[in-house]
Amino acid sequence: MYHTKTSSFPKDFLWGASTSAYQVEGASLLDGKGPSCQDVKQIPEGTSDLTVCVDHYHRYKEDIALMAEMGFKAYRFSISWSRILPEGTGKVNQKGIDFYHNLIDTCLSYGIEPIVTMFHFDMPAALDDRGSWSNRDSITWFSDYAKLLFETYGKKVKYWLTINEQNMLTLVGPVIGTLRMPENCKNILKETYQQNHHMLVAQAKAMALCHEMLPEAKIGPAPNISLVYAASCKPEDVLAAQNFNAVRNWLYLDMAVYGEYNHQVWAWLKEHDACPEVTDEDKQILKQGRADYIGFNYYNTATVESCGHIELKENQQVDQQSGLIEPGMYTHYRNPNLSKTQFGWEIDPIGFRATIREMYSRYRLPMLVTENGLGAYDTLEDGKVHDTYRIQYLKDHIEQMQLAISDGCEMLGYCPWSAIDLISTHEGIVKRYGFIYVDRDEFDLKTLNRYRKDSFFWYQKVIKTNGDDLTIE
Ligand code: BGP
Repeated sequence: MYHTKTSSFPKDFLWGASTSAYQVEGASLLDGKGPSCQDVKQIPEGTSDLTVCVDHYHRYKEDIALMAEMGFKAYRFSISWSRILPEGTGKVNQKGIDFYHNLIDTCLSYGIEPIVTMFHFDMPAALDDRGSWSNRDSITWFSDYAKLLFETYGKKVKYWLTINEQNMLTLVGPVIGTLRMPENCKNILKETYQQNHHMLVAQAKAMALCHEMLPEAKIGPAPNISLVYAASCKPEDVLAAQNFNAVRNWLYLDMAVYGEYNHQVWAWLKEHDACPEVTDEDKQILKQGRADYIGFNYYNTATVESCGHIELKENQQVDQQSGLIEPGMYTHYRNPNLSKTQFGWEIDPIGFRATIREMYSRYRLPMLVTENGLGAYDTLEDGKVHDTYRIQYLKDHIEQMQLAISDGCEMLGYCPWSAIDLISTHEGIVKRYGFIYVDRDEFDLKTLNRYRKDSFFWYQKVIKTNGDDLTIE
């Protein structure tokens, strides 16, 4: 659809950016924080550990002041479960509670809306030892944690997000450093989707609880949603794209919005004797948990073609955005129409518009972009970082988001990844995403001083003009 006139961004559009606790905070075992699965995982070779990160824990005031200087209307960050409940359940760590009060208060003092992710890839290690999401008790652990968050921060926080990228935890858990398989597990697919089921029920419980305890607040999921294209117009490829769309995207949103399993995914699991056990109580809880909005991370689209019952190669290279294969369902396909980042992720701004349109057609809920951005090698020279490539990426995506708004889609805000440089999920500090550069290397912490990148000033202008001026100087 071509528009002769595009709609403006809504007046109260939430321009901001995102981080997550285990990637930005550091202080990983300080002031009573218990270890999370991220602190005890095997760190990918050649990359930094997570003990200091960019030391947001000690420098959050300076960081939020810089966000305010950019004009942020919102800051999406996550709460570290094991910082406030070191064992995951039971005894509360007051210093952890205070830290997030201070962080939230600092945001509010600048008129920045805190958007809180309750769980971003960092299961308390103590709960990992009790089986993590494979243990049905995880539903209660999570809802008790949610209750504590609502009681503690409910007066100050209006926007809540449940579980970051639950779909990626399920599809590529080992890459992220999560998802525990019990020893001698015979049916890995069934076990994986049982864990996924526990997360879904836990999420629904948290949503229902939020509505009950904080009627004014809004809560939503935060999956990684990428529209899946068919590699060709061969009908078999179209079916493959539908398969992957269902497994990757709609399973999670059908559940968050309608409280129901996606029928295609259910049929596929049944075929593999892998349906999770669902109790009557689960069904009721799932129906009670309703999202008020859809938070979603978008990096690029995926493209697949059909595939028969092929053998999987060992050590197949996969991550959140690339490489997934499911015999009999779909296999990934390199889209020749798209360029790639320095780290091999495809770039598809038009796919962003297509993804938003598709989601709105299916769910009719307002949407908040909780991540989107370019990971690149940045260079600091004379206190400056000329990251025109990042500005271009963000500009292209914002333009497409505006076109999606012009198509009639309802958008609440845009929080790209990331507000400030932080440690990548599995590629260290060198894969930088921030508007703010942090002076440190992979293993040398250097000064940890902050520098405004060129994208900082560009985004400042974008926010000031409410998205009207996206020009690159
Ligand atoms: C998402 C995660 C983030 C972040 C981002 C970039 O999947 O929610 O935590 O890490 O991807 O990924 P990476 O760090 O692998 O480049």
